[in-house]
Amino acid sequence: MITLYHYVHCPFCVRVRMALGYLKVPYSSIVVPYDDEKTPLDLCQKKMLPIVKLEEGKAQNESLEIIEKVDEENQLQMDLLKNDKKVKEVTDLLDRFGKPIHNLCMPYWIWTPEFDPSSREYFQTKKEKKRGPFNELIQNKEKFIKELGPLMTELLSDLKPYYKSPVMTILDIMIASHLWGLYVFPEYQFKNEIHAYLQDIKKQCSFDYHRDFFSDEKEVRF
Ligand SMILES: N[C@@H](CCC(=O)N[C@@H](CS)C(=O)NCC(=O)O)C(=O)O
Repeated sequence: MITLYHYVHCPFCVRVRMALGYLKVPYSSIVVPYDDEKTPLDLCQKKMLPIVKLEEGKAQNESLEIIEKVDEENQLQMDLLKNDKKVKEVTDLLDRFGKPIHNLCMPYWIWTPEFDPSSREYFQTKKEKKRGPFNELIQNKEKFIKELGPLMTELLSDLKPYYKSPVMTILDIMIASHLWGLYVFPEYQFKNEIHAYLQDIKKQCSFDYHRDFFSDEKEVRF
């Protein structure tokens, strides 16, 4: 069985969890404390997750490369990622979503059970260098919520019912995993259609965001 080292809040880690669920690839789950630098450095010489340790013992990072490796039958249409125009379009959309989502959610993610006082302080110190004090981010929440409005409208117009496609692909997993963290922000209300889209992806991926917080079972099977 493969082992997934991940952070629960991280959209790139959620991306891999969703894909493993969709592909029904069982995995052993290790949630790494955010201030644990040694584990990712020992595995991949970089403090970055997700990392998968494959059955033959080799460690691999980069969410899309991990998914490409496990999606042997191309069930998620990974070949879409060979189209530079498509990749740019989706990456650009995720970047535009990422800024307001992360500004709204980071101050809340640190109070979920994934974090202890030491990993919370590490995360907050690191992220505040780029984004400014978390309490100011929350004071400006209306601004970030407003920024999400046109992005949600744009996404909605591209759902056919999946992202520019009648069938679900890796692009939907990339989008849904980026948006998922917003469920942790207490005052955000998704448009009904976007909520329904995210719940559909969740179902198809047998995804359970909080599973690792509350389950003693460290092997995830589908
Ligand atoms: N390109 C990478 C990005 C992964 C990434 O940015 N991971 C972040 C968490 S969201 C990370 O590990 N950050 C560690 C740190 O900043 O200390 C992928 O797709 O896997």
